[in-house]
Amino acid sequence: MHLLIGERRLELARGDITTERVDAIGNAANAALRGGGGVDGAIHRAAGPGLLDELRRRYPDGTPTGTAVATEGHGLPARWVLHAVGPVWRGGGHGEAELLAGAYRSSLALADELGARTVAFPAISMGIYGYPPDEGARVALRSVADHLRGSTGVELVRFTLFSDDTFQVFEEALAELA
Ligand code: AR6
Repeated sequence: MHLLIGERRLELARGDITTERVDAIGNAANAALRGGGGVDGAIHRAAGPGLLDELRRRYPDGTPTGTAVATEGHGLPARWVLHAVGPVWRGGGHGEAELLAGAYRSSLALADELGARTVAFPAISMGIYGYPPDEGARVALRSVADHLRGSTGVELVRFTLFSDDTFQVFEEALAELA
């Protein structure tokens, strides 16, 4: 399933983001940027120890929630990793939507700085951080669609979704957006 925005494409896929052959993959990181569970753990395992070394060296203080930093892809097929920090869901009244949108926006701003044309994202905050799936998918898709409507070198954004349930929720949200 996909949405065309001019010449640019926003698409949904099921799969494991660590195998994506795109210029940059997003990571659902934490503010300390020291690895963790979920997709973050999978990305660190697939990239190898050089990823953590680079994060420690370049970002010793981590990065705030709602922002992102970039590293090389190390052992991954992707050239870069955009480490985005989404919010922990605390009921919705703590700026969660704006922080989640910020995680995607910052990642795509970095993609533009790096010259990445193809980007794949996981469903940031929608695992361990507990963001409700339908609201999370809507925020994610809207943030990316807004970026693709603006002035950007990014030509393709793919949401690479690990579970059937998450994929279905994104499908419904994309149908609403289209
Ligand atoms: N490829 C694509 N998506 C995946 C993969 C994968 N290989 N593995 C899991 N997912 P989560 P969060 C999905 O928990 O909620 C870490 O400890 C997963 O099914 O990885 O932002 C960090 O260090 C879910 O839909 O990220 C932070 O401390 C989505 O990725 C914290 O977890 C996000 O789930 C971040 O929590």
